[in-house]
Amino acid sequence: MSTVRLFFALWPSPPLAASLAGWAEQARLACGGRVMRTETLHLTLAFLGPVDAQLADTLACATPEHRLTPGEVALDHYGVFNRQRILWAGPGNTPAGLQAAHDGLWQWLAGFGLAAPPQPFRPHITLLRNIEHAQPPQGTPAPLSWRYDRMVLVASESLTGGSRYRVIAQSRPRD
Ligand code: 2AM
Repeated sequence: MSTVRLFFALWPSPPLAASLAGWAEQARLACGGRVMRTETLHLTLAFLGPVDAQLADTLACATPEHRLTPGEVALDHYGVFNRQRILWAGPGNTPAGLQAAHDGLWQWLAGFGLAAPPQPFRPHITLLRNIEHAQPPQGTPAPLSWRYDRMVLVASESLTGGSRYRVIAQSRPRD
């Protein structure tokens, strides 16, 4: 049985992604590393990893029925994951609405036999990979406000030099 590598994410609008690309360029001056392509920037809500192609189809069909409560998150923080050599942007504190979106999504996914990872949710947008200096830059650009109202289901293919992402479904906002 073939598998598909899936994740659910919030996808920024093109102007927000362009602002985040500015954050990435600024951080690269301090950290080095490789800048993520602007059109691939996202905030993962749930990483599923490889799932059976049949389950992937089921999830893609069901995703429009999963209602996300719209919310807002302030991107005001640079962070580093040392082990993965990642520099990211995200909220300094996870807003309750975003945490609820994550928790509600995993509750819904439990109905498909999928279990949440044991680690706490650390909302982040990866901006740089393979960083050379583990200290995030001092100070951040002006905070960005992200109003989200839907999430997307994404299939990820590993290619030499990076990943290709394909949006296969999107949720509808809760009325
Ligand atoms: P990252 O940017 O921190 O690497 C597609 O790979 C998305 O899924 C990315 O946002 C990536 O996070 C995330 N991801 C990949 N592997 C993961 C894992 N094992 N646990 C949680 N998220 C993961």
